[in-house]
Amino acid sequence: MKGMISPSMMCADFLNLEKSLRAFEELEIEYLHIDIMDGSFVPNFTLGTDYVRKLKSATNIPVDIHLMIDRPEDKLEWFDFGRGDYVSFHYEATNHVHRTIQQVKLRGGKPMLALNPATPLCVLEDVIMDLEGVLIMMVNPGFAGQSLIPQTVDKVSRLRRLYPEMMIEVDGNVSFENAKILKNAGANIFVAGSSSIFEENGSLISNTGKLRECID
Ligand code: S6P
Ligand code: MG
Repeated sequence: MKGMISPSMMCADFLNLEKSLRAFEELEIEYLHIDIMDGSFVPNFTLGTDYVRKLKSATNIPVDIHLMIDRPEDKLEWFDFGRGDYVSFHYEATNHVHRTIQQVKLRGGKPMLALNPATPLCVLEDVIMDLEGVLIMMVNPGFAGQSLIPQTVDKVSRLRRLYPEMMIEVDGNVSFENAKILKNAGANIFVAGSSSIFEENGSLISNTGKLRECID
């Protein structure tokens, strides 16, 4: 399967969002990764409900909402998502993983469970059949521009061996070089941030082309 790209919208130029969206449409970008941070689950705030609503009304590219918020089950209804959109929430942020999965599905969304670098794969065992994907954090959630934590690469390989058909998204320092390694490890969706498509030395168009070569 060809790798898919999900640009991290917190890394996009906020003052030229429209231009970026039109470029992503031209480039046939598969998803838009929207990081939602609540200042509690992670030590940062980003984006929010109005941002998701606006983005969804401005493009037909499906969204990939990454909720880095405590108790996502209480806040899901605040967010605009529907059929074809991924919604990921963190295993570490809720006592009600299964209930949250059900709530995402009721709205037509595709639930993904996100795992922090220190969370073992065994927590997936009894929910994997209800998930549409697993998001593996390659860095600790909260900030763009961090370095990949080495043991997370092996985690992706082990996850792929355990579940050959599962959609695997990788997030954090997915540089051109790391994208190749992660593709070989079995990843399908690549969150592209400051270390790849928003890299300042190239344009959005040339960086996307370069990333595609690494994951095809
Ligand atoms: C991090 C967040 C990520 C970042 C992305 C940025 O908490 O979930 O989605 O936005 O990792 O990419 P990069 O290449 O700067 O790490
Ligand atoms: Mg993210």
